[in-house]
Amino acid sequence: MSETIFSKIIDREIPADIIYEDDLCLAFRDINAQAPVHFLVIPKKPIAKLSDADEGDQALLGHLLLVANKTAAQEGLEDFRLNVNNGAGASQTVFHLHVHVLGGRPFSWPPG
Ligand code: DGP
Repeated sequence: MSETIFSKIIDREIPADIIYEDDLCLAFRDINAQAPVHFLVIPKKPIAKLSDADEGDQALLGHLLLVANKTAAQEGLEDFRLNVNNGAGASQTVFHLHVHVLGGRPFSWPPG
């Protein structure tokens, strides 16, 4: 996978407001927040998009959700929304897998 802005954040080549880190993943605030709280949980492993993950990534994908949960609680969120854009047609713009975590306002359904 080619280098992305997110791999540069992992490598500390560009700054980000990092709110959680462990051996497998990183969570940092989205630069273009769509809610009062909006952060991204990304694996350190360079997976371009969710559909590129395979069986070997099962534990890692579960870990991302648990970190989203834990970090949302850390941010004081009780209700929150997770979003994964998979592919350009689904509005993915950065091709390093990421889970959006949004909270702090009401969310309607269906999404746009
Ligand atoms: P997506 O459309 O799902 O690929 O979302 C990519 C998100 O990444 C978008 O909401 C804006 C955010 N983003 C892009 N560049 C940067 C950056 O340099 N720093 C941070 N913190 N977020 C970024």
